[in-house]
Amino acid sequence: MRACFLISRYSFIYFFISLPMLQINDVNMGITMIKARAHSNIALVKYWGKKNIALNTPAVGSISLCLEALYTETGVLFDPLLEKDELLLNGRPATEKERSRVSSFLDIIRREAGSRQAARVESVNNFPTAAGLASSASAFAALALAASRAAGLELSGQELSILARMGSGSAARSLFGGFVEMHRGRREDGRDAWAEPLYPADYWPLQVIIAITSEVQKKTGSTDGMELSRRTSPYYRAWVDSSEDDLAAMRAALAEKDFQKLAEVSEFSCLKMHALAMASNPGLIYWSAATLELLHWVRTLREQGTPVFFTIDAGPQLKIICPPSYSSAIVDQLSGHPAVERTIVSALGPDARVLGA
Ligand code: 2P0
Repeated sequence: MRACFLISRYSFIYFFISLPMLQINDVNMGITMIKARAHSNIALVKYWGKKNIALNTPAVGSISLCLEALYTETGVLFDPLLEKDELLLNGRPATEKERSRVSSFLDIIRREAGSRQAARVESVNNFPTAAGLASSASAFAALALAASRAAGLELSGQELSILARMGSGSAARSLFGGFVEMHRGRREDGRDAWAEPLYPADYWPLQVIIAITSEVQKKTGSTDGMELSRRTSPYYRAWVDSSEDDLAAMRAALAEKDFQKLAEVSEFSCLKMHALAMASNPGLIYWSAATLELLHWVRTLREQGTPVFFTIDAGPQLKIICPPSYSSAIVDQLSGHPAVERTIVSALGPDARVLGA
């Protein structure tokens, strides 16, 4: 079957793609709210930089862990009586900026389903958005799944991942549980920039401890930060050129379940991403003094023999990874640490799924 697929977040550009699993089924539209749950993720090999802004294709591949404890549940109902899309976020009407981002994303699905119906979207995070924890990953993955189903589309995991990517790059990874790899792809049209599961959550049970150091919103979001780095950081080319080596090293660490290697590659990718961001002009400094203090604290713990490492995203929180048997002792120590406001502990999570299906 040949179907029309809108590939831009901002402009109406179409391409023809063969989607054998796609079915258009208008009977689903306007009857029941379809709900989906997708979990958040953190990258061990980081995504920073876009190849094509309109298609939202990443300049580098990435490898992530799915977080069981953090998820978004989103319900979508296409309603012929609605004049425009409505969005409730955590029980409150969304801002016009948020509504319009979701509306542009729904346009992709409407185009695919051959529909013009507006939708009611209700999205709830089970974690505090103000903590600066990435919510766009789980939000756009849940929205891609719920909205495509509500529109009567049956997309494969790969097709859903491409769709979610157009909402947010990290969302492409949140369709899958366990350990996930996002491919940067080679094609100009972005049709090979999708994520796939590497190993399920039970392959290597690890725990993630999120040390919240500050709940202040960051000044520069990832989307703008990435573009600033691409345009101004003298390290950008080296970052892109060295990314395949990091991905290969991470795949090897996972295949061998080599914790020391996992720690080294993850910290290397994290620090390299932050060096790239700091060398942008003006420099992007996502860390606080507490972030730096905790980073040294984790390294000291590892030097003393605890299998543990850190990673940091575009904000001041430290994500600490360890085997489950070490988790409660680390949390106990962190709880008394003056740099830590509170902690969230998570095991590795499952695939995104439609609820009640
Ligand atoms: C990551 N981050 O790999 C990296 C590390 C933040 C730091 O993916 O512009 O919100 O929507 O594609 O997905 C955050 O970037 O950016 C992110 P867009 P997104 O997890």
